Amino acid sequence: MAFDLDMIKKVYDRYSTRVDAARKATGKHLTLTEKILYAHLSEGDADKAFGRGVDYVDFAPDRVAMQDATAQMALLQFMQAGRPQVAVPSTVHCDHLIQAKIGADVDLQTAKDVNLEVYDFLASVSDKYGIGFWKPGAGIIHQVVLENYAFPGGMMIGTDSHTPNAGGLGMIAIGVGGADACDVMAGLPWELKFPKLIGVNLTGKLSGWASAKDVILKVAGILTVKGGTGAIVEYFGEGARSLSATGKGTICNMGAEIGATTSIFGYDEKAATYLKGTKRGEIADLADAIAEHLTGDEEVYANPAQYFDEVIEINLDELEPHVNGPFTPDLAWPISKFAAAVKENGWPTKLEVGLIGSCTNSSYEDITRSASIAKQATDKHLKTKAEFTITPGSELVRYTVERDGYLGTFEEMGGVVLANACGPCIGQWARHTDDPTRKNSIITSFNRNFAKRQDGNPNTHAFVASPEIVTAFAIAGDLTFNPLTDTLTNDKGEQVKFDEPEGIEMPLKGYAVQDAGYQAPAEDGSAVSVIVDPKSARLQLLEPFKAWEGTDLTGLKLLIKAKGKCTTDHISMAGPWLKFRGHLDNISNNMLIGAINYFNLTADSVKNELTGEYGPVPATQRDYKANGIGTIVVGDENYGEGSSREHAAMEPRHLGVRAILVKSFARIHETNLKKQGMLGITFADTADYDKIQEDDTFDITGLTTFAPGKQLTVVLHHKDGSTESFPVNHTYNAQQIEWFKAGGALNIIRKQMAS
Ligand code: MIC
Ligand code: SF4
Repeated sequence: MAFDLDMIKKVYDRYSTRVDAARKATGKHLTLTEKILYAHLSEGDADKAFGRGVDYVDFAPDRVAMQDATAQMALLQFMQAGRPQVAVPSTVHCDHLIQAKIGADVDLQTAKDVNLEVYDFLASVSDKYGIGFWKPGAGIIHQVVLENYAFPGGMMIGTDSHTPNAGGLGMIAIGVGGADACDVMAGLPWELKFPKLIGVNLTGKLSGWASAKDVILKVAGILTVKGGTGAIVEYFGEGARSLSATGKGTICNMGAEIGATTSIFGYDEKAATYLKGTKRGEIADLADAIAEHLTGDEEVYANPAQYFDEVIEINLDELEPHVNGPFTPDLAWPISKFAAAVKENGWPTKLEVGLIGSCTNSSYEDITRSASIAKQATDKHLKTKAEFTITPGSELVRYTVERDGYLGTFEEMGGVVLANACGPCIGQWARHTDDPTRKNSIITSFNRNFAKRQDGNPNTHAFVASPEIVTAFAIAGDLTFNPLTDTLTNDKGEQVKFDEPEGIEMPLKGYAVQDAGYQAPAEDGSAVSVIVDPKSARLQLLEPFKAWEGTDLTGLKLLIKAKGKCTTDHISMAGPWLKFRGHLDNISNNMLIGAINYFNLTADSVKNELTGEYGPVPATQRDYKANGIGTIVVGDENYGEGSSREHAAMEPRHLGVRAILVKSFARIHETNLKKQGMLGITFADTADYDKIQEDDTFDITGLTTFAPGKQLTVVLHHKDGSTESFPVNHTYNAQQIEWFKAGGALNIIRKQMAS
């Protein structure tokens, strides 16, 4: 049995006392989010009430999940912590490093060969420290977690931003950087700012083409990529109860795209059905016994405005299917308005590829709904115009849908089944294209669509929709087609129209699998040795970062002033760079190569003040470092949006950047910077961004009296000899200031463990 029933019992045993204490401390009725958070406070904080969005609080999560691309760095750090075993149940999932090229079997075998060294490393570290290991081909972390580990009322952290997927089963699941995972695995409390609460009241019931995906596509349009920052989104209402657990998972998964800390649904009949269907009936029984604690209080849902910081209402009866994009997941178009938007904006109308699946949308229900559309292509004599791929989320789902004939249906329509892995979603896609300079369109059922994300091509316009809508578009090959209303001409010259998709929530014959791909760790791993070849290009043991020198930072040069969107994909690109995720020095050669330089509107071209020449960002930074000169990176709003990858924070730290100064940060990235001992600060007045010139020299003062809530000062020395200064904000608490001083949180843990 993969899940840990004793651990779950212990968590549930705590619930009544903790929830009662929380009621007393707050003096009011509680949302589900508050119940779970209070039930997971670290002992020291157990009966305190907290200011939402203000106080930092210590939690004790129940589990940790890591995917291969981030686990390498997380575990390299954990190896330095000096513990014999992980303190909480933890798992590693091999999903990100498999490139999609030909099809599932060949691609998986290639990945096993190409990534052998990394898989061996992850398997042996897991074995040694008591971590469950999911082999390549087992599936994508979030789907595997939902099927095996998520439980109502639990709390988990994961080194991937879509960890919130487990909210579909009522778990508070939060994406973090590897350093945070390292703390929790080392048995230390995990700190988070007590979140604000957004309530989403779902009324009505989905029908026809509308699906769970459309709920989150709509929410993304309302809240935008920043709207969920610092908040947990709690869904409730009759509409919530009508959604399948996996549909809820889709909604929570993509909550990452609005910057939410996580999203959650209460425990209900659908959750129980899914638990039973995935052979975890015992958990459902335990949950039934404390069901009142696994949902928000009735009074809360009756008067949500009194209890949430913000309330959104969505009527599922009226919800239209949506298509979001291009280039950002919050540009939301109801399907009835999409064709006009495509034409008005001059986006390429011809659809070249449709891709379904991924961690967001590859449940049995998703596959069956999409297959019901795919089948119509065959039945109605339609030729599929675009390429079409299917990425199953796990071997459990893949095996089951193959058994039930659905993969065959997709193949008949011309689809290619890819490995159970991230593949094209994260740029692990050897896309066949005759001309990469052509503006082109693709549509996916994934979650992110930032420029270059899927195929590395800036000319690709990527749109996001539900898998059934993607399937219909792939058949039509045209983005101005509306599958709800329009007809297509078939092989016989007839006009045919799609019938509404039909899906099956849970497999009628039950789920089945031959080899799920799980490997349990050694009972006693002390004899297992972990080998890292010092000559390896892909793995490198970590050297501790230097402590702060104890003075203000002076004489810094501007490395780059980034303009506009600067996501973690811009800071530390994935795709071809994923192979260096375990080698800090090598991956640092991708640092900020996607960011647009404000002064020449070009990516990866910045002025080196030492030579006056323009050059690539990483090489320029290495030159400053070699000359002992510190630098600063300046950025725009929501800097570091997207992934949890801490490489985006470690690379600048490793290469000698001293501070990141931006208009605002995305949550995970800001924490990652702090953890690595980097100074992350924000303009007190965002207009000061305009004051920064290319050849400025910077001082950051106030550091010798660095204190929570106290502004620092940035002094600009302009080339013409003039000087100006302005205040900057930071969100460091006392503990985080210690991380800064020590040169990173790990330096402190290492000391603690040694003493
Ligand atoms: C993503 O979807 O962007 C990723 C790839 O899963 C990342 C993790 C990574 O960069 O390894 C995430 O979302 O955190
Ligand atoms: Fe993998 Fe894409 Fe999901 Fe990230 S969003 S875990 S890359 S499938």
